[in-house]
Amino acid sequence: MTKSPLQIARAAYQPKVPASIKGATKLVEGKATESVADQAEIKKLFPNTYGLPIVTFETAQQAMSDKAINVGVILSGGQAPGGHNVISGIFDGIKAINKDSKLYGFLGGPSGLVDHKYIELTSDIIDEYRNTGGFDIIGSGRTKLEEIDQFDKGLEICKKLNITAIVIIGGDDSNTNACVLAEYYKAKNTGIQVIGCPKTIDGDLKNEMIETSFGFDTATKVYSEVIGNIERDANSAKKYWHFIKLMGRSASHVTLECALKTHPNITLVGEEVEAKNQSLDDVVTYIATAVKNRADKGLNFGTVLVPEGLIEFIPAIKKLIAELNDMLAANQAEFDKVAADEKISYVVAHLSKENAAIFESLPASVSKQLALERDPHGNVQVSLIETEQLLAEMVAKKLAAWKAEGKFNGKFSTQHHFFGYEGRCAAPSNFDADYCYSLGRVAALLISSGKTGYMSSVRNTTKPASEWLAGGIPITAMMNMEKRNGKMKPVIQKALVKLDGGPFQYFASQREKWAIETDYQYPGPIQYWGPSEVADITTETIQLEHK
Ligand code: FBP
Repeated sequence: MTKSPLQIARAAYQPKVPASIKGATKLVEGKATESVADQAEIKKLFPNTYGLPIVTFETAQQAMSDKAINVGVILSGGQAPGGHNVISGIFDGIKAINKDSKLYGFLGGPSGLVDHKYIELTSDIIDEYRNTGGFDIIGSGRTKLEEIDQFDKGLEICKKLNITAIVIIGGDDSNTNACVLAEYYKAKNTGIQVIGCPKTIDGDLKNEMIETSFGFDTATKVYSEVIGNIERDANSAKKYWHFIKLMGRSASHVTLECALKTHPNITLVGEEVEAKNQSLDDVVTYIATAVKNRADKGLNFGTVLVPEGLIEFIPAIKKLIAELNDMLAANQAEFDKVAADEKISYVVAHLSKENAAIFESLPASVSKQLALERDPHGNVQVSLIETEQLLAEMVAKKLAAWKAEGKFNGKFSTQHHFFGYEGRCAAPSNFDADYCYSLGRVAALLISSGKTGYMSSVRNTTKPASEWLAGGIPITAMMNMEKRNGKMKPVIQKALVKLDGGPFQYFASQREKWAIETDYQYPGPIQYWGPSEVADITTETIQLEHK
């Protein structure tokens, strides 16, 4: 593999870790925990891993254990910058405990465990990937570990390789699966521990004890750099409104963070749209009004940030999608036989009157997408809807109507963008490089102290890395019961944007000014070297949450 000068220089970067885990460490147990909700049900489902205490690691005179351990690691779900550093942290951590420890990587995500596809990760391999973006060291996948026979298959390979601990690096669903696996292996007395690590650029795996999921910092910095560049272009050419959709399957954290960094004219937050019970027309009117207000000042340009999950937050559309999913599932065979050009009329005829009316009011491209494109589980593929284009078209239509009535005299030309994949494999920022490496080192410590069903946790992240707090949080403490595929299941609660939280409140206090003025902020590219307040600083979101 040839390397760029940046890659060569970056390979030598030594990630910073909390001072408490630099040398010998002891484990300190806190109070027993309860799940965030539905305590009785979760306790019943996790008799062996419920109610465990939060643990922290503190400096000690003597190491906890020097026993060699074989560990298996899995990358699960979408890529997020820093995954390679979690793996190098685990590797260095278990080697520091005993140089004969071994790390195996299961290939292609959770299916690697079930299908027995793995490699041993040696120091040569690890050194190639330190501080790099991507998940290509072992690959990732979206197979869900949910079935007993998958767990038993996993057990077979663990026994064969003498693996006594598995680390699952993933989002809320993958960590839920990690907890189910931990419970199963504990109940069966297999001696195999399971530890989770919080990953996702979406930023929606966080709670009081997990301050952020890794990758969110780097990805939002990459998107913000490009949004800033677009804003500067908009302010130079003064002729386009840029509609920018940002990844983040459902929560709007990515969009909100980018807004805090770049001060666009308009930012939509899905959670607010839902709370205010807004319709698609309300959202369109809101944007069109802002466009008109700027046009009245002679400013026929601007930027609009749109979260990927927006459509699903619009209450009327949420109901329509739920009915569509149920109706199409119930009539699958019949629907498949309907001729392509009659499918839309079939859908309209089979929906309730209210939802049929909403369906018919949508632009043709969207109704077609909703009716025809389904994922492997049979659900409509909302993420394929080009919301940025849809909104731009609908705003243009509204402004044309206003023009005809003499209410709008400006110009409205648009450009569309979607930023997602551009940021998921970027070289991790210093924050993500340090945070991820520390999460990996902490996972190794949790394993060596015999813990299972825990998520690796590094807190106090608004402070310099040396002051970060290292520990473990029982995964059951983050769970509640939710409906999935028609059944109530224990799952980690997804963290949506809190409308009464610091980040949203600050944004809300500024947005009127940002809408009318051209108060753009240009963050520029990620800096890997330089003053700490430029190179090491983390997201506005964490800083405002912990103010
Ligand atoms: P994870 O939740 O697995 O981290 O993935 C999140 C994400 O990056 C979303 O932002 C996006 O909607 C989705 O993955 C895209 O998935 P895919 O890579 O399968 O296209």
